[in-house]
Amino acid sequence: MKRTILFLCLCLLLISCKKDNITSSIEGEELAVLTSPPNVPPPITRKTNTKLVVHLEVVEKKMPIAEGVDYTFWTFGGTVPGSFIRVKEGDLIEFHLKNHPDSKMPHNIDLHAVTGPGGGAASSFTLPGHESVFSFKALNPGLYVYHCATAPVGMHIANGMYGLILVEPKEGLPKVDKEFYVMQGDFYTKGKYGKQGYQPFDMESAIDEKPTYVVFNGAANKLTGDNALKAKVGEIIRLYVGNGGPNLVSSFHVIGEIFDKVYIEGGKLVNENVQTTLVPAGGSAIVEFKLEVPGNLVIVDHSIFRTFNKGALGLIAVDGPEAKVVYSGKQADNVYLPEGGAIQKVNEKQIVDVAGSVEDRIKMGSNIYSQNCAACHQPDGKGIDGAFPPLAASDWLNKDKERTINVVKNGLTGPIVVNGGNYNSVMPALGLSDEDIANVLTFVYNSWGNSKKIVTPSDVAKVKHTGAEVGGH
Ligand code: HEC
Ligand SMILES: [Cu+2]
Repeated sequence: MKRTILFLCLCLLLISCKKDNITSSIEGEELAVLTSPPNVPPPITRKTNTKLVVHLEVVEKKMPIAEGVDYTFWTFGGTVPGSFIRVKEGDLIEFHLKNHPDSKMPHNIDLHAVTGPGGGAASSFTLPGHESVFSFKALNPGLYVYHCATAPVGMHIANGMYGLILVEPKEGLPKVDKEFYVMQGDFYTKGKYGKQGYQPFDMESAIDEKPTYVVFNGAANKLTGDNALKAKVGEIIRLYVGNGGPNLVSSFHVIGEIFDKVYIEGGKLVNENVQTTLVPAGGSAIVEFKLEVPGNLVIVDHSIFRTFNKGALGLIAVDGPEAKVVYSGKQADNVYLPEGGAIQKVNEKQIVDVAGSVEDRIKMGSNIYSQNCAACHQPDGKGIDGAFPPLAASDWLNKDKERTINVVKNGLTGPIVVNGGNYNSVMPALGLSDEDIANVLTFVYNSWGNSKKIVTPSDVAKVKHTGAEVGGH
């Protein structure tokens, strides 16, 4: 008997926290400040719970999904992912979902932070030119996905109808220097990756789970160039990471960093020293790390073809002083000659090639090209419209040898125009030796109607290594 009572007491204690949030008193009323990605509303400083009024508008609009490729997105708040919503555990949320009069479809919202049927879906079903209102109590702290749940659900999500809502724990989250909002999604178009012009949704590849694009924040390589996330050495940054799906699970990774902390699946449990964290479709994670060295950190889905061939790539540009103790940069590039017959022979041959003729250089460069460049610039050097610029008869390449060497040595981000086509993406520094760069560029310059320049290792040596390389691992 005594035991049963003890057990009951324990249960009561356990549910009392949640119960607190059910009965917590609500003081006053506030209008929620929503932000567009990659921005996050500021931490909530008020000590009490309030009635928080959220206004979110559904807008269907055409936007680029890649350079030169348009897609009709369905959005919460005009962006993909939708506006970031930040509330406090115990708050009463009065949710206003508006559907713009120009919309062609009805929409609704299912917030994973809602305790109630459909996460609000049925109560928020809204025709174009209408507004629905419903309320819910934020009982459980955590980072939650919201999404449209109007039939066909998969199609609404595939068109970009998802975002994040953070229910801050009562005591708040630890203070950090910067917070960002990054959300992955997979997209399905009629045309192949990079196919120019307007591309409609393709239901068949969505059902087959074969996306054309996998992206962060709504477009291929969106968080690069001017849109790279910016931070400084010494800062602690927090990423609110979501995955809208509709289909893929993300192996979320930042090249060149280790997550000091991961709030697993957006919940309370913290794991430390994590390299890659899984973010399920319709799920989230909060990751935090301190920035120790300058350079470009690369946000990827480590299912890596998605990164280099489908657009799942973003950058965190870290500014500040070098910390050679933490990371030295390349300290040496020595010839490596293992002992033993066969291997020795191969290396002897290569050493002959190193000092050999232009013909040798072109031949060796051709191999380097197929191993290091062809995946992006294509075996015929013609590139892929809107994604990877052509090297064949490239006006950009032929104009300036030094500038070209710099690209291969240090990588390139930001907008460039090649043969009249616009590109705004990322070319990673591949960590090739000066000799290899000389060979591959001599091959490129002597192929496909280019200007037949010769690049020597000493030409390459003259171009400074900036060390701010993209890539690695
Ligand atoms: C992961 C894909 C990728 C790989 C691998 C890659 N590049 Fe690039 N490259 C790009 C992208 C993307 C750009 C355009 C960058 C921008 O717009 O900011 C580019 C631009 C260039 C340019 C300048 C623009 C032009 O078309 O003339 C040259 C030259 C170039 N790359 C050469 C190479 C060579 C040589 C290699 C192999 C050693 C290589 N790239 C490997 C993606 C790649
Ligand atoms: Cu919808």
